[in-house]
Amino acid sequence: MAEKLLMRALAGETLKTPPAWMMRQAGRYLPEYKATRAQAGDFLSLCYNPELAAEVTLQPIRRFGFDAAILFADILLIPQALGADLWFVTGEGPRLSTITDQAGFDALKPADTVHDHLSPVYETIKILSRELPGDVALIGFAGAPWTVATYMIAGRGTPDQGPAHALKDGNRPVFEALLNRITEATIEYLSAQINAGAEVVKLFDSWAGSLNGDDFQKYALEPTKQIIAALKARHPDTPIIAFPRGAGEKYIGFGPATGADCVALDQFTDADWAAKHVQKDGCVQGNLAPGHMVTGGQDLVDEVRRIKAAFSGGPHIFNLGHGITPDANPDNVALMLETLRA
Ligand code: 1CP
Repeated sequence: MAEKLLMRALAGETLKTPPAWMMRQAGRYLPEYKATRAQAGDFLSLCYNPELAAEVTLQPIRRFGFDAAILFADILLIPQALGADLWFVTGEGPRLSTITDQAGFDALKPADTVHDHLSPVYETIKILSRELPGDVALIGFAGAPWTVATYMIAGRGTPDQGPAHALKDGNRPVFEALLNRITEATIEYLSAQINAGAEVVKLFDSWAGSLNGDDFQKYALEPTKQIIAALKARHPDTPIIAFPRGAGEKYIGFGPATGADCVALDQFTDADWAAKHVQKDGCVQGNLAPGHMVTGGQDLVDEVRRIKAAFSGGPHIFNLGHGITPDANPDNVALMLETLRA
């Protein structure tokens, strides 16, 4: 069998039709997802139920025929594995116990103990390795250390990551110790995902854009580079996608500097600009605005064609610039793929 399209793009091949998948492709815009989540009881129970987590991972593959499946889990499972309390408030989002001082850091568990807590995730991956169609690649993932730290420090999602910036600027030793602990745990977690059957892994640095100057280098780029180096030493053939969302001009050179095989672009990055300045170094992923999955129509068609054309000169994985939202219309997802593959 010819190699999977996603793996070919990640190896640097320019394809006539790029492989496609979608961030949050399993999620609340799908009625079948809502039904399975109800069966599990709640979101976290779904994450830790291997049979049902595998089922929701497979749902968008069956419905749309994406070229890749992304493991159903969450970036906040790592804080929980390190000992943080985690719960979800319906209609609002995640809540965690907070880390604001040395005592809070000292209460965390060592990085090499996370496997006990996370073993259901590895089980989900094993099920998916057996059940996915032969041409669909399986992507594992974790949050990048800065983004995970913003939730562990604030105890919730924040518009400007204010509490994390305050700890960084006010108590750098604790902030850096926390980042290091997350980095070590993430290496263990992703390595175990690869051993279980993940063929690609992705690091989500959703809040990288709020780090400026030296801070971006030290707390977004460096930890990503460290994780990639450790994974490449253990798993040289597993490609890695890095997503420094909101990096702007700092997208330039991010792939070569971190060792990432592919850099994922948000929707605020101009595709022609990125083709010239980022794709010249290797594969890129992105970057349709998720709003088109709500509004659809000719604008969606035009945008898919424009992005495909902009990146047609090099390796490209088609995706959104961020996750699909719960108010999206599944018909627009089908239209996106139909347009891309026409
Ligand atoms: O109600 C529900 O069912 C929960 C909604 C939901 C879903 C479907 C959450 C809560 N997480 C997920 C799954 C998820 N999260 C995946 C699964 C695979 C897929 O893409 O289909 C992935 C990769 C994530 C990653 C994730 N979780 C990120 C990084 C990507 C991004 O969106 O920026 C972040 C920041 C989170 C935290 C999180 N989990 C859930 C929510 C609502 C949030 C954001 C919280 C906030 O900042 O307010």
